[in-house]
Amino acid sequence: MAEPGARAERSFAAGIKQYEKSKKQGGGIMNFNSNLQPVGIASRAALGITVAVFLSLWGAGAEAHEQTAPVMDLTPELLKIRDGLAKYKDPFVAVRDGYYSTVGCVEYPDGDMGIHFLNLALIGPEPDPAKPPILIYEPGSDGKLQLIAVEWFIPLATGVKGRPTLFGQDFEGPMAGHEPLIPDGLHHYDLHAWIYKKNRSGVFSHANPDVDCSKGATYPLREEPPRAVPHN
Ligand SMILES: [Cu+2]
Repeated sequence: MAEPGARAERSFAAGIKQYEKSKKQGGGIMNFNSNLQPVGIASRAALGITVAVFLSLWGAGAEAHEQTAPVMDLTPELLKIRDGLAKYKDPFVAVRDGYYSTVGCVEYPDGDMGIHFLNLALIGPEPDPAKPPILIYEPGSDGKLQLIAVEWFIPLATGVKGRPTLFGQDFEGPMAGHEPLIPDGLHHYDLHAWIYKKNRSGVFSHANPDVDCSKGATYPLREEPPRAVPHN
């Protein structure tokens, strides 16, 4: 069981490394506009490997899982974003739009986070409220994935100037990457928004005490919050 998972993680890490390398070389391999732009051949290949491994792991276990949205205290702006992204309750729709699973279900000391689906084409220095680069799912006891949250993820390598804010909220970070899914050297800011599953720690908290990876996750992944890093 560990071997295919390790492969998927390496492929994802390879995609991220490709991304960092292209930034160091002054771009040209990938395009970081927040609009969906064609990405370069190398990164497409890396993503292709990730998707292939991921799809083979996933098999037929995941289907759209409709549920009644719980009553939540969301601003009109967040409600609009929730409606706009509701199609991603079907994880296959997310994959088709370039959100690829990072497989591990992240567990934190103050609550779990879930499985991140990352869309590299949406990564840039400015957060686009309508296009979060990450969708987060929780596997139920039946193994099916429920969309629970979204996350804006901004690597320092994008050239971001200072701490970003969205909806009047400061991003968390900058922090190191989350090994083993994201290389330690991928320093970044991030902001979570729990717009599909209520979070009693707060809408913008990074972890949710009511998310439980142990229910149905095939790859639970215990993590500590990554260390803080300077923004040079
Ligand atoms: Cu997260």
